[in-house]
Amino acid sequence: MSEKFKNLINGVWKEPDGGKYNENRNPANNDDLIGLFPTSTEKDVNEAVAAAKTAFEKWRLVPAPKRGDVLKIVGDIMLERKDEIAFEMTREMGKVFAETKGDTQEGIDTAYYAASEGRRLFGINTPSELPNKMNLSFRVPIGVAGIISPWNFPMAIPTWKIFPALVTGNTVVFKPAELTPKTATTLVEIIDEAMKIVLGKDYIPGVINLVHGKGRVVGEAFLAHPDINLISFTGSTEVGKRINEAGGKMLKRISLELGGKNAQIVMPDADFDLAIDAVLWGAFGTTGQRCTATSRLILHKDIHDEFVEKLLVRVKNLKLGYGNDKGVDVGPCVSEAQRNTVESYVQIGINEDKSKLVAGGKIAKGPGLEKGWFYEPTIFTGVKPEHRLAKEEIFGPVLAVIKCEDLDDSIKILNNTEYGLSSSIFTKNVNDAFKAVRDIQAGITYINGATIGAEAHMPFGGVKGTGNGHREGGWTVYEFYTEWKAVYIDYSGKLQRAQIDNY
Ligand code: UN1
Repeated sequence: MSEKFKNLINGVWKEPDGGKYNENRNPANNDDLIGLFPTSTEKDVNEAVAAAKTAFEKWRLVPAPKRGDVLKIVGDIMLERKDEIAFEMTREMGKVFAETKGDTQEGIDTAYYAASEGRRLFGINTPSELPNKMNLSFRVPIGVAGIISPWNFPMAIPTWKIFPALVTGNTVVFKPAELTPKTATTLVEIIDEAMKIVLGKDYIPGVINLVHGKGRVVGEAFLAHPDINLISFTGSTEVGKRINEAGGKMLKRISLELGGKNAQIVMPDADFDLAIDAVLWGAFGTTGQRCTATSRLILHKDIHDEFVEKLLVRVKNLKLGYGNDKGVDVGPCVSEAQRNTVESYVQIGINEDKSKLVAGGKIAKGPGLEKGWFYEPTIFTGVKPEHRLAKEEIFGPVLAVIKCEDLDDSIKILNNTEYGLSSSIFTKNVNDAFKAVRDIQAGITYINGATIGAEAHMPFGGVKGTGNGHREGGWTVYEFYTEWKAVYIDYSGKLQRAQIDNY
């Protein structure tokens, strides 16, 4: 019998209402059953939200530095368990061990940042327009945060959302992606453990709640619930729009991180080897399954052919396999459905766009690949900016190469998408680099770096269809999880009427 995992509601690990479970399997080896995870119902959500609402009244009164101490311990435990967490994460979603260690490290960085923010959360004081009066403003928590996270960064992305929510005094109901429930369970276990260590006999059940299950049920229940005040979501544009619409009607505060169609530009003066290292890492690292993945390569016409030739030599050397085995560069797609999407876009590239398939384009076969959702790293050349391969997010190991005339043309092509998350340009020309920084429409721009690899303390998010204007990471995410309270203290002993008595 495989292990049955549970939800955490009000400090108690519980079976789901209705007793239904979902299988979680290793995408590199379908015979490997990781465990059974709850298929929760609306009733489970209601119970979790009620617990979080009650807990909020106590948690908001715990001094922020003490809340930060909890996150400090969370970071320490994650650091101690880093290799074990990474191994299990690779088993659960397929990306290679070095990357799941990186994913865990991003969570650790976020924990320590949140811990220190407990001793900042700076407010702003400004002078009053009246004598003997003081004006202060400071941040206050909002209430219950509903967190909905994706499978591609099973540790980092939940931490980006949950840690700032907690340190600012909100309580949390967390619904992880159905494909990565184990990593989510580990994270919540660690948070609960740290709460117990720091709060001791004053432990507050219900500050963090975990409800596994389907978006259509658990996610929808979040949207409908009047006591969920905030929703933070990373995932598809389609689901993001649904959340914005339904949650917006209820005046929930909503943060959305949606699709990307990120591009790397290479100019003739670039360091070629570096630019090739970057595009291989950006396009095929995480099997192309990052919001920030390089899915378009925009090459200046003067170097196009030479660059493609060199790239094709290098792409053939990428080794596919189980990410916990040594020497593997690229893991499987996360699921059969995801691989089918990749396959369907390859067909679009061949038949509809009529682009030239120059690498990959097939389900990967060979020893050790039989039981996983592997797909060959794939490259198309001759892609035009208006083609579907150049416009739509694929979320897999497929790179579309587009030829450009000059810098202005490259930026125009780069901007020709509904998304605007990450971007990159390789050039040694400082003028071109600064023009690119100014004119590229994206939340993140790299000069001489791959489109992936944002650091946890910098603003993370995109423009246009990538989101709704919020940012995660660093100091910026704290805007989302707090309201401003303005306070006026009049010590004049008289009724002073602003705008009237002084003018
Ligand atoms: C994502 O794919 O949604 O910048 C997150 C990066 C990582 C985070 C990616 N630090 O590539």
